[in-house]
Amino acid sequence: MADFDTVIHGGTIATADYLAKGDVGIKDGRIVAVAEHLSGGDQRIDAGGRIVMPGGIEAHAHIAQESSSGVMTADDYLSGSISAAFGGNSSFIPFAAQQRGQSVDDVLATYDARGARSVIDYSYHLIISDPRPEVLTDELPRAFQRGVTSFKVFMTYDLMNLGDGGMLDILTVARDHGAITMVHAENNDMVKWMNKRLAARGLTAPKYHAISRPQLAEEEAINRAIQLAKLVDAPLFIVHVSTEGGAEIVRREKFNGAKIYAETCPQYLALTRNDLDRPGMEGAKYICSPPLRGTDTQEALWHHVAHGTFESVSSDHAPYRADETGKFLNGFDVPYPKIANGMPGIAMRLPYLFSEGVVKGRITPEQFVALSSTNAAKTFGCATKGRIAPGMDADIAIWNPETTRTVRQQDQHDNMDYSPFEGMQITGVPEVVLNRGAKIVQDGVLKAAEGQGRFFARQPVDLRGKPGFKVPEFNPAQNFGADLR
Ligand code: DUC
Ligand code: ZN
Ligand code: ZN
Repeated sequence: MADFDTVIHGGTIATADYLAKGDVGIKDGRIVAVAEHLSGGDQRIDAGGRIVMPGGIEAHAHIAQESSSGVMTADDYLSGSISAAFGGNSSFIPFAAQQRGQSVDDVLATYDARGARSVIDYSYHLIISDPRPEVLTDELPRAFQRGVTSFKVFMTYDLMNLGDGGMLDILTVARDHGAITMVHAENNDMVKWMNKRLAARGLTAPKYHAISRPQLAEEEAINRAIQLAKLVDAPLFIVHVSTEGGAEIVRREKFNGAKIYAETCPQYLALTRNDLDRPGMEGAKYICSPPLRGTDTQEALWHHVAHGTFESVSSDHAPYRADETGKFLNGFDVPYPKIANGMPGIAMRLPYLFSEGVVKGRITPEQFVALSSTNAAKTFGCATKGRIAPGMDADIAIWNPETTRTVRQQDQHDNMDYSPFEGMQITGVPEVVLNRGAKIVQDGVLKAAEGQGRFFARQPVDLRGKPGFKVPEFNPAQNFGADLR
């Protein structure tokens, strides 16, 4: 029997900590050896001139998900996972969204059926919109038990927003079970108030979407969410940070010891609010929340990407076609609040970050690995993923760092009819992608079969190295002896 099923040889191995020339040996879907030279192997993959790194873990994607207003994403687990694989990902963690009145068990059963089509490994973050008492006491703990150890909540949207008290309740449940709360942080009343003023003046074109969701609305909500998490000493992950002010609050609180994690997304680095002002209803394609900002914000967010404020750069892939099934479900000439919110990007997240980050010298290859895979694995408890080391799943992407291409919608593998990255010149291509040792993409060809991906259970969040934030009122010695945990 051969020592290895596969040896990837002669490449530059990139991890979050180092770069080294060497070989990777794979057996039964796992990495079993990493060494300067490995001989043998039933199959040898020549990685000369290539970078061998952990397959991406896409930690923010909306796949086969109905929005709270009932619009279904264009991608299901088949097309979404194929698109992710071509973008250098070996696994992903899309959202499993609870509708009001629905039990968490029912949500997970629904998404188990949808997820079964995936070509890459998958898990879910829940979205909780209806935290009834039984959800908090029984259903969420059951979900954590089966390895769904994260969920997202909203501070905006009337149908989703939990309010501050609701946030405190659910943060506490997460803390007590080693789960992590993710939050979409925008001040709901600020946005509603802006919407009213804009509507009263007839300012309803797509470009006003950006005006309706001010930077202050995000900054205020990020700050509030963090103070709520600090009150109960719970971990909190801020999704899609789109403002310099928001990133600075995250940075300050994180480095003061609060259990704060965060991400930004390529669209906030690559695009601006001017894209919402394209002719006709073209701007609708660029409606996402929080909205695109200005070029000054792009520079500031790059600075934070390069200096450790963010654990991850995630796509927030929220694919709604520019037709009556998606963006224009409510009609073609409607005010911006009636246009579906989100844009595709699961295939472009890593190529964009590599090209604009590594190739342009803004981040190192090691940072690229951390931001694309290793940190997501640590933050979200993916114990066997995100690293090239013996014992880990052989989830590997082999990148050609020199190939340059122009992004075109017709080359994408999703179910979309546009790409926000259309026309951009991108250097660096994931030529071969493996998931548990099996090639899923090779030189532009899909090698995986429908349903080949497996659900993976995740561990409780690892808070080692996070001192936390004990407020005096929760210290029995300072609050007349009461134990308020
Ligand atoms: N939030 C997301 O994370 N994605 C799409 C829309 C939204 O509000
Ligand atoms: Zn969101
Ligand atoms: Zn999202």
